[in-house]
Amino acid sequence: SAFEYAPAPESRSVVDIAPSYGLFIDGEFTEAADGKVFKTVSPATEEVLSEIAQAGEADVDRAVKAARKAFEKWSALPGSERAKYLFRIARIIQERSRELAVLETLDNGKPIKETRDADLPLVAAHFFYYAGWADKLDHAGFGTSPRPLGVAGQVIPWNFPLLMLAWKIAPALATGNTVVLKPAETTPLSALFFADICRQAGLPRGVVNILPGYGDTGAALVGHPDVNKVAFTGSTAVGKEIARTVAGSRKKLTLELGGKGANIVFDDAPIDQAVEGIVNGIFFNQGQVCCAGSRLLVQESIQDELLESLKRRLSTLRLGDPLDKNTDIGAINSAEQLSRITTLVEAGEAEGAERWSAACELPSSGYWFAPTLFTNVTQAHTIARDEIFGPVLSVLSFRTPDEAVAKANNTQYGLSAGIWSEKGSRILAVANKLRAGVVWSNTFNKFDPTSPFGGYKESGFGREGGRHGLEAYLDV
Ligand code: TXE
Repeated sequence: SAFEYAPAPESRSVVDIAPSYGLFIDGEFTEAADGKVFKTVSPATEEVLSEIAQAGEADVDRAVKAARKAFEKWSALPGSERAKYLFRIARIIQERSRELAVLETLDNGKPIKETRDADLPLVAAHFFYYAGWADKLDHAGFGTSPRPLGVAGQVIPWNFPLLMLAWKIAPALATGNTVVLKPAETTPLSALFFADICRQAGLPRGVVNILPGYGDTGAALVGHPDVNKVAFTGSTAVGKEIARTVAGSRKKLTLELGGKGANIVFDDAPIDQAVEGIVNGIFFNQGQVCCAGSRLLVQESIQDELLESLKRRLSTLRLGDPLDKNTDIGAINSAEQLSRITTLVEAGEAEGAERWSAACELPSSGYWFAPTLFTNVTQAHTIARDEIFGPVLSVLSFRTPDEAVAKANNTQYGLSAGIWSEKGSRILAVANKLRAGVVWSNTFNKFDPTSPFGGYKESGFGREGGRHGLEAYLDV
């Protein structure tokens, strides 16, 4: 069927994007010391959205100094006072969530349905949740008067720009730390918008600093001697590099890295519900999700029936303009990410797996990839081992629960898994054997600020979210 790409200007106009943005240091927007800038583009159209100041080493140093100075007063405030700022930020996020949702969709390429119904409500929920902890730290089970660490250097990726910011900034501020955060180079806009929200909330200068830039900016930040805590979400390769940088210093470190989650479907699972869960597991955010259910493990006896329903369902997904409220599959975040996905899909074909892609016409500009699944996949295949971080599902089968567990655990990663079955006893037995930080049952990609999130093995260490998320920012 013909696919028409028609942008929806009425949604675009919800938010004002300035032609250029500065770094946010010590409560002010400012140019980079060396005057460098870079452009951020809409992945759906390749239109330049804005020109962004690019932080260098001198700017990192200035921001860390501002955060250090602010730390003295911020950490001395009673928790109840810090909570007021966090509640205020949470409320402003709610009030401005339409603007933020459109902005995030423009800069990231994900469907507005997702930013509106998932990203933004979760972002506000994280600030509300950690605001609630700020005056209760003495009662959090960490001993009397746990102390904040100091300046937190935080580096985040582009797949959930604002949500990753919330995961990092809300617990840091609640516990009395101050922050220098580097957003990803392809998605700086919502973090800069958040800087404006900090000003609107009257947050004291220097408590939050935002430094857009590339990997070298991130490296300068995590290597800065006056940073006390490093929090990183991104690729396993960069996570390892950061661990080496931080080794030998007294910095506390948490890493949230890649994944290769198994979604295990037993023969007693309600098929229609499982199909929806599989789709949500790997096509939510175009599969650019660290905890995506990128490996489907299906019990052999229902494999044919399940795959048939799954393909039927995938053929109904609407790919296109991310600002269209009916869009299910948006754009891939960048040309680089699209090329990584394409390379891995080619490896899948070359190694003999069988490819099936939903028939949909791709828009002529922007970065797109049709929902795709592979059958005839073995555990040795690259597409069964490497994180693809795109809308690509690798299907494997199993006969017994033990085989399912062995296959699910046969990965360098350990972030997420899903189990589909009507039998509670089976779900518990299997869940207890899975080496993954989160196991969902009869659902997938469900998030909540009260639940700690994080990985086993090469998916990283430390937990974000919940009470455990506080611990990463405290000397207990
Ligand atoms: O990640 P990078 P990329 C995985 C996913 C994806 C792959 C590559 O498989 O295909 O990583 O994505 C900053 N010191 N994930 O290249 O490079 C960078 O500027 C300090 C999984 O985008 O790790 C950005 O802000 N910082 C993942 C952030 O690190 C550095 C999310 C992430 O970029 C740096 C993203 C350095 N040396 C990708 N180099 C997840 N866990 O959710 C880069 N950065």
